[in-house]
Amino acid sequence: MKKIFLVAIAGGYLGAAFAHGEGMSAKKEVRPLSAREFSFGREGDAKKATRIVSVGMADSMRFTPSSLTVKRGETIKFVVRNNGKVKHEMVIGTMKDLKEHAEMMKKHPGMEHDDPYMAHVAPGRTETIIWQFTREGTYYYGCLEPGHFETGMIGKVEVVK
Ligand SMILES: [Cu+2]
Repeated sequence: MKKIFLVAIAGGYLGAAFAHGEGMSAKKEVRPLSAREFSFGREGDAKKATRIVSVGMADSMRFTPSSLTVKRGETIKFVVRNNGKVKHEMVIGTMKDLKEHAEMMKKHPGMEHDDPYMAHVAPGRTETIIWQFTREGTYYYGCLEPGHFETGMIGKVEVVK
């Protein structure tokens, strides 16, 4: 029931924002969408993605692109590719979230969690994050592998009206 409710809300919201006339498909999800709402948004429904953003990760500790602008309410499908030889990750959040998370990773290296706002990407691999940015503001994506964030492996998302 929860899932149906969420999809209905997201559909209505996007519909209002973009006058998007897509019908709802009854395709089965692998797992239900997380209902958790964060200041930087919530897990998006792949079927509602309005844009695909390819993000490259490099051992020079950079994301490409390193910034993007998103409309409030937009659901983005991030296709995240690791072009390097070491593991990288993309974690979306506020600057505060990312700093706290980076500190935690230093204390507990090797700790892995799996939340909808992050992707761990092995060298040469591609992962995806589907994310809906529900509030205006400035948010970030960082690689929290020890040392990477500190070296500048960070990108910025401006969510605008
Ligand atoms: Cu990295």
